[in-house]
Amino acid sequence: MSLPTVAIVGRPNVGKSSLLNCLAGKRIAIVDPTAGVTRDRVSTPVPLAGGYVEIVDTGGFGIEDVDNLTDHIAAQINFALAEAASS
Ligand SMILES: Nc1nc2c(ncn2[C@@H]2O[C@H](COP(=O)(O)OP(=O)(O)OP(=O)(O)O)[C@@H](O)[C@H]2O)c(=O)[nH]1
Ligand SMILES: [Mg+2]
Repeated sequence: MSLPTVAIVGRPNVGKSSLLNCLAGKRIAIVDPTAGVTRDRVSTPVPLAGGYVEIVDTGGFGIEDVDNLTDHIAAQINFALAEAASS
């Protein structure tokens, strides 16, 4: 059985990856002052209320990717949202 999933979704460069790392207590996701650094989903289990939840970091919502990955990033965001909604 998969863990309950929480997706971190938001505009580019607002601190989504920083939030994931903070909740995880270690550097899992890349944090950078440049918008558009996260492209793929990154997830990790995080202890919460005596159990675990899977926290998912995603790319920036609405980013125009310089390497033509805009559609890929949007698909990854939608995948994470679907995972969270069905968990
Ligand atoms: N002042 C301030 N800066 C922050 C905070 N959280 C993150 N930052 C900075 O904001 C910048 C972007 O942080 P990220 O965590 O990479 O943001 P992101 O939303 O994952 O960015 P993308 O993946 O590019 O969409 C970095 O320079 C962080 O150090 C915060 O709470 N306060
Ligand atoms: Mg990021």
